[in-house]
Amino acid sequence: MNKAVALRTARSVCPHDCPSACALDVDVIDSHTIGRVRGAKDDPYTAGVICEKVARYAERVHHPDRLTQPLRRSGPKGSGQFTPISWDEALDEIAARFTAIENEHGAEAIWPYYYAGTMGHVHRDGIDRLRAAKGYSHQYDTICTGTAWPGYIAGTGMLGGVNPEQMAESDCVVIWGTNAVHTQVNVMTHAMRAKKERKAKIVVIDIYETATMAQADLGLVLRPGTDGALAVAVMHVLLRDNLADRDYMAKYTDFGPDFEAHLATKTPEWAAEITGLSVEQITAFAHLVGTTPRSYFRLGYGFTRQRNGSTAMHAALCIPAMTGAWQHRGGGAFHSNSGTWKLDKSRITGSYLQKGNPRSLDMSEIGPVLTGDAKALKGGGPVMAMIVQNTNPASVAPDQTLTHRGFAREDLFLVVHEQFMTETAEFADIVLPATMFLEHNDYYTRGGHTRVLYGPAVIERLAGTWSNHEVINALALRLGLDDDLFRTRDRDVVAETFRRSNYGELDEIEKSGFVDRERPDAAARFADGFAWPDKRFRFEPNWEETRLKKGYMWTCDPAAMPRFADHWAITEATDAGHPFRLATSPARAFLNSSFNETPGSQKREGAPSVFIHPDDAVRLGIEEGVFVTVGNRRGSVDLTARIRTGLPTGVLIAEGLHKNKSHRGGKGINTLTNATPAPPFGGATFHDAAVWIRRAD
Ligand SMILES: Nc1nc2c(c(=O)[nH]1)N[C@H]1C(S)=C(S)[C@@H](COP(=O)(O)OP(=O)(O)OC[C@H]3O[C@@H](n4cnc5c(=O)[nH]c(N)nc54)[C@H](O)[C@@H]3O)O[C@H]1N2
Ligand SMILES: Nc1nc2c(c(=O)[nH]1)N[C@H]1C(S)=C(S)[C@@H](COP(=O)(O)OP(=O)(O)OC[C@H]3O[C@@H](n4cnc5c(=O)[nH]c(N)nc54)[C@H](O)[C@@H]3O)O[C@H]1N2
Ligand code: SF4
Ligand SMILES: [Mo]
Repeated sequence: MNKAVALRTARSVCPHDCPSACALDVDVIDSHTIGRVRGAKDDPYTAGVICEKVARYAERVHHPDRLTQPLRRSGPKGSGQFTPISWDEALDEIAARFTAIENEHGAEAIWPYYYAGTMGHVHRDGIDRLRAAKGYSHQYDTICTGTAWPGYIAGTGMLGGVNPEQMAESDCVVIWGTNAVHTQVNVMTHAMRAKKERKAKIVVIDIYETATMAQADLGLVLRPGTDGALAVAVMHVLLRDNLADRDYMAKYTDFGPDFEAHLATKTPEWAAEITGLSVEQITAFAHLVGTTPRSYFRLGYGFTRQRNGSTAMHAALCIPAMTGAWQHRGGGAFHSNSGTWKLDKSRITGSYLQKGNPRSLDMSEIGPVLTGDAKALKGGGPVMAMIVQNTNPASVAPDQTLTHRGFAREDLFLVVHEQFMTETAEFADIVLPATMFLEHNDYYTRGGHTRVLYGPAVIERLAGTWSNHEVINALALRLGLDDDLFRTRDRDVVAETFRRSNYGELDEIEKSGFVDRERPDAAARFADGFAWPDKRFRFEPNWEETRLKKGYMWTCDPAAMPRFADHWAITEATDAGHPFRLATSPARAFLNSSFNETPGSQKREGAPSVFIHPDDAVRLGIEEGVFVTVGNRRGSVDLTARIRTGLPTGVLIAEGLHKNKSHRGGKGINTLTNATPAPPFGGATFHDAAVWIRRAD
């Protein structure tokens, strides 16, 4: 940490893929150097609190391993052997190769690939501008939100909910399937305020005792993939014990006799068998939310990373529709506000330049796509070239064996634009060095709250790095595209996007650093009805209408979907050869694979490890700290055993995405996860794997 006196404090925004999008105060020591990073005190959601990994950001932005020169591969694929080249050489070569591949195989053979390494829209989504103008293959975005969002929309009709600041006014905060202490610490700020000031009860629902659960009054540890069973049993108890708000349901929902009959068999005894919870725990939870009008359901992503994740999200969301919690301040539900920005992003994505109607390839299926799976390729030809920005699929994508086999193809031309030599960059033919958020201009939406924030460059860029926006533009011009969109600067694109979206002028917005998109409280709690034509919340989802809301694609037979909110037993089943269920829950000091390069985070997370229940450990002769191998049909991974109470027998938890090479044997945790799209519309099921475990040889 740099102890020098700060020249000034600059306002910025955390760019990482976290629902909090914290407003930051960054100490600027000189035009090239930052010092401490703090959470902005005057931002009501950030409220002066940020996570420790971003507080230490000087470690990341001034890291000695940052890339500063374009590189050309000089050894075999994946060898990590490169020769420095100039930017002109690199861009010329990419343009020449892309053109040759397009001429030989067609534009769809090129697949630009990105995700949310930065959440700034200009530098994240600008890759789509090149894609559209050239008619390259589309990317179907599923990896993170593919199961969660449809499950929520299926109930309410839109992606939005009650302002999360109102958690502080709640009498019961239900933190469901998110380890907020690790993944979005600001949820805890507001929930704990309710606990302190109003003696609110905190409920946490997870598959092991997390740091978040340690703060709970009621912690429910259930078996992975059984949240739907808990939710319908809670509704059974609410009806049975006259705790359902029948007036609210009659006015605001599709509740009827068929759904009531469906719930009649969903007893706590039935759910106890499935979830591993006791009848008393289920009943106590139902009574708590049934007798607390101001119950706030903060629904996370984690529990939707199961094969039945969309239906689980929908089932959990049904509870406040039955208690009528939506009617009360401090009550209701929230998953994401990403459906509320109303941004015109055409200057970023170049949507109006779209050429042809190319196929859309599922990003979670990158392994099958690159290894020639006909279904994943949508009946088209192979992918022959990629440009990757803002993501590290060699580490984060499911079914790592296939992903690596694909990246190792000698006939795949791979360009990776990165800040560090990630495990994806190591596979590249050309590596391009990228700026960081403190070195470029962008705006950020905050899915976990109500604001859109502006983050200007606060220091000079590290010499040799280019921003995503610049790379996309330079490449487009070399590929013969001459639309003025490819001659823009990042700040101007932000300004124009704000103008087109009726947000106002950037010069003005910059003074406060944000636009508040908070909707009127009544709208956020659907007081005038839910976002379906009949204005009713749906206990009986219409998945086809849900699909149409966002242009999703079916990945299963529509007739297979359960009719009502339900437990859908389709997770990867254990059997004699694979008796354990593995979840790959988030590590506190890493953010996906980001920060696994910073010393502070590496120190905190230590070696890649797996939590196992003491009874299982004794039975299998596994002692604390020994090497174990965890495996399944897709491969096997070496980890260090950590014996823990606080998780069910038969369940294993491996926190975090350590570098693949930090694992003995070099295979990362995603070797064990699967790339088969979840129903109904795709999504990766990172916490859903049946595995075996044994002491390593
Ligand atoms: N420190 C840190 N912060 C992060 C990230 C990170 O990797 N590390 N990732 C970022 C990203 S990209 C995202 S999308 C968000 C995600 O943040 P979250 O919404 O918190 O989702 P997950 O991190 O997937 O998992 C949260 C919890 O779900 C639990 N879980 C798994 N399966 C089940 C289940 O079947 N039922 C229940 N009830 N719980 C289950 C896991 O054990 C885990 O504790 O976090 C962001 N923030
Ligand atoms: N096993 C397991 N796997 C998971 C998950 C899990 O829970 N378990 N979570 C999944 C989820 S929710 C998600 S969202 C994905 C996320 O996966 P990724 O989107 O791949 O997230 P990161 O690993 O953080 O990688 C982002 C990369 O972008 C780079 N980057 C950051 N800013 C910029 C920039 O401005 N320009 C360029 N060119 N690069 C930049 C960073 O250096 C980093 O290497 O991972 C998924 N993978
Ligand atoms: S909590 Fe999330 S948004 Fe806030 S600083 Fe940390 S990673 Fe960034
Ligand atoms: Mo994510």
